[in-house]
Amino acid sequence: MLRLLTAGESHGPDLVAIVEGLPAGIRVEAPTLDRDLARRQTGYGRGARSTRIERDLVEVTSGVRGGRTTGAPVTLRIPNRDFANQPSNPARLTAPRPGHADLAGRMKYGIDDFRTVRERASARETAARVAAGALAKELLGSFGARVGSFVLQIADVGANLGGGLGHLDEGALARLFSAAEADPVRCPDPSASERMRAAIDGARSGGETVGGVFCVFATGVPAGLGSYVQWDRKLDGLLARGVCSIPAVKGVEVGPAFEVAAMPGTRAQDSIEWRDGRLARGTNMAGGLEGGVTNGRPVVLRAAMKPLSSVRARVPTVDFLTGHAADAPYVRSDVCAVPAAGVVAEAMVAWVLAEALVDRFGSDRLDAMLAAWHAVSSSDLPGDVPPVAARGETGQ
Ligand code: EPS
Repeated sequence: MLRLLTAGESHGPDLVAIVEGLPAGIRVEAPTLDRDLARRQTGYGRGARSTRIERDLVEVTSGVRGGRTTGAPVTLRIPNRDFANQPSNPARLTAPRPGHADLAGRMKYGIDDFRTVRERASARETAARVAAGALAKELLGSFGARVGSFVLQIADVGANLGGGLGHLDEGALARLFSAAEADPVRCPDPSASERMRAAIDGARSGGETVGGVFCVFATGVPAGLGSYVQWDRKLDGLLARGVCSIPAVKGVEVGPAFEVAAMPGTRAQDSIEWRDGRLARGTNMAGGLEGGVTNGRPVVLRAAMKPLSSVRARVPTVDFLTGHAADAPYVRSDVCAVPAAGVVAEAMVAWVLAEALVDRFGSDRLDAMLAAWHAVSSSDLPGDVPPVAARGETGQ
């Protein structure tokens, strides 16, 4: 069983992730993890904290020797540079900000200084998840799986991909990903990217924030991860949970689900075909999952992020000290974090897929996992189905 815990506060000394259950033998190099941490920090629309104060670098303090996991829990530590700038006794915050966890934290934990709530509820915590997700990506990479993301929409500006999500194969997804990696807003459509940046600039000057939509995907995922036999083993549900747990993400879609909802049933399915002696599928409307199980096609999800709740413009609230109306307190914030959220979603998707891999193929050692995978992949991967059985000539 693979487990992940994160700890740490936004302005505390550090963020920590403890990862347990990774097989021994996975290559771990801090610069690989740091690369994803840097990707999470960038993206047009980020604020001063991300771009000028922090420079996230991970320290791997347990569970790795000689550049490989040992099977022991891995501890990942990311220092917060802003810790050094904090006053020793900061003033209490008594007015909750709408949209944040502030009020919920008071109602749940009885905390009356909203600063205490926001310290842990802050999206800063996602740095720890990204470091852990980079470990999960290493495990997936051993199985030939790759995870990526790109931005589809910022505010009301949408990207033109030249076709719907259900028509993107491995090659198209890889091309969109590499175009996004070179773009300031992580959008593969250059003309939309320009308009998205203008929308972010407009929001910044108006004291506003903007949300958007991103796509997160995984290619080369072994078929047969997840299960249809019990509700809590269905991988689409687990992936949606992982992505929806990202701060400000309010909607997750598997494949082009909301488009498919309007289609006739015959067009909504991905045909199963016998092509050149191999099993093949038509479209990918299912987003790589049928019955909550990976089917060998790319796993594709789309997620909606609300505009960030810290806005410079006036937002009404109540001061709990006085009981009077007040403006929500504001210090600084990102104007847009959609590109960063895509990177965090990669970590969550990688994590959930790694959990499913370990669940299916064991977790003590990587070589044994790979051997277990090769043992089944001759009979259950699309394209590798023994032709006789697949043509139904065995009488089974
Ligand atoms: C965040 C508020 C801001 C963001 C932060 C998330 O931090 P601060 O309150 O220090 O200005 O910059 O995000 C990060 C620092 C990060 O690394 O993601 C919040 O309230 O969620």
